[in-house]
Amino acid sequence: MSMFCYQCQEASKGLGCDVAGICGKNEVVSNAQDKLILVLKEIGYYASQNRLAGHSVPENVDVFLIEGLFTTVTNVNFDEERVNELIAQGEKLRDQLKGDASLPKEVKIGVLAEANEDIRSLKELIIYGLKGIAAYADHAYVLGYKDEQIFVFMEKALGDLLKDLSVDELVGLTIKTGEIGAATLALLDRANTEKYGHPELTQVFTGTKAGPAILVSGHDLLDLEEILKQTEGGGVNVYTHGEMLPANAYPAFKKYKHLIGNYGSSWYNQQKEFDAFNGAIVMTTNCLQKPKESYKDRIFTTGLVAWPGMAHIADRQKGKAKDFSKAIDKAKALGGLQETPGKKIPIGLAHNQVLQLADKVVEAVKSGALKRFVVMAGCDGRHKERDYFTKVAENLPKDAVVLTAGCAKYRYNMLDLGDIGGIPRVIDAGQCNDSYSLVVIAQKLMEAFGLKSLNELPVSYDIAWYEQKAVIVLLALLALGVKGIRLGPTLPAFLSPNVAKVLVEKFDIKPTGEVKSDVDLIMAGN
Ligand code: FSO
Ligand code: SF4
Repeated sequence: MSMFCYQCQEASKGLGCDVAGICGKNEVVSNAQDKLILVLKEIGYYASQNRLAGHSVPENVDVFLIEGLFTTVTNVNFDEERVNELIAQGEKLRDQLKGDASLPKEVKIGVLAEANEDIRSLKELIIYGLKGIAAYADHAYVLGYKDEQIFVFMEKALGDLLKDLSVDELVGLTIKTGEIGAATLALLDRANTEKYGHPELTQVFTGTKAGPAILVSGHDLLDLEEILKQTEGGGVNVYTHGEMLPANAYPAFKKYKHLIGNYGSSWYNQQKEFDAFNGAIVMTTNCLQKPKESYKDRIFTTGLVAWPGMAHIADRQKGKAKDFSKAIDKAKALGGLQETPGKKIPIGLAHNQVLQLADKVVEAVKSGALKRFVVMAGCDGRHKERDYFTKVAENLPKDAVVLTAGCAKYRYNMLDLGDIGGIPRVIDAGQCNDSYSLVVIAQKLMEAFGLKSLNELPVSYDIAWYEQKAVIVLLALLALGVKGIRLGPTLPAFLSPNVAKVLVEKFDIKPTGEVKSDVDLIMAGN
């Protein structure tokens, strides 16, 4: 075994990647990421010791923590050099914070350094939750939004992971992680909507127009905004890809005529789709895959994303935009796309837009035309078994509506599932970053029906997970008291049998099963 990682749903053989990552992460990068994680825990520990002693912690420490954690999320950074730079910076920060303090115990690098399977499982669950929080907090921070309680919690939780904690203490920390996850998602929702307006129901074009083009993938809305500004009037069209699709519904982006629509589908199809896209491609965040030779010279990374040898657009200098001119010049030099037809798909049903349909929704529920909401949010992935989610969407009766967010939607957003009295049967609230919208919608429905608990609503959860941003969405739902979530296509490899048992007993979590029986159970409220 030259590495060990089991943080995502595609962990090798459902156990863990121990020679090379299925995602393309090699052993050198994996081991460097383990080292970075340890340094981040040490920084967290010393930072929280500083706070305990009444000192403040400089903001650059917390920014380093969120960027460091986000760097280790699946499909973000595959570049050994970049990870090593972060380790060196982190060691410096750690030593500055250290003072006279010392670590609670000697700690070793790597997931398997913790010998007790259940403690390891809970500690990894928490660190993956923290990675998710870090990703969402980073997105908010980039837009100028932050929340001190998130930073303080992040430091403390990272530091606590270096201590000998009991199973009960770790379960408590897991729930707290979920609570902070919900707060982080709420912060990001505020950042996105205050900056770019509330998404509006929009029919997005999925074909192409003739002419030079840039394809923007990932989740970073500020990168997209800057690309749109820098290409305006310059003869280069812009398309979204993957998790950038929901950007087409924001008023601030809809005003750009050269934002043509969405090209392609989910992250795992990128090798085929980028290959066929004769334009420049910008990866703003995960999910990056190993580039094919055919498009290696026209794909650019930016922010925390990196692949060795791939052209990287540098970070913005204070008060200035990033300079995307290399990608724009590349798009022009390539000549561009040809015109292709494409259907239009409805997006933009985030909480504000759905609440404008609230009367219709309440009426449809009261009349029995709408019997159940099925939350099918989360991630997509390459495994064939994810057909399950397409089939569930197809097999749900016509009086059920799917609520979605995240790239999981690509399993069913091209199906013609129709509507219920003007309410689309796939309510697409946006990116996984917008999962908070689904919570707001559920809370508003709860109020409208005078209910006391989310669990009394006619809502079922059939969640698809892949990476750590989905882990925090799941923990946030648990912290909000949601019970009975179905999780698939498989339960996480990092859940030990005992920890899985706790989740089943406390929260009634269950694995996805057969399509037909799951649909029947979902419709019966089980
Ligand atoms: Fe998907 Fe990838 Fe958005 Fe994830 S593109 S899988 S949960 O990074 O972040 O939903
Ligand atoms: Fe394997 Fe997933 Fe880890 Fe990549 S992120 S090494 S695929 S478990």
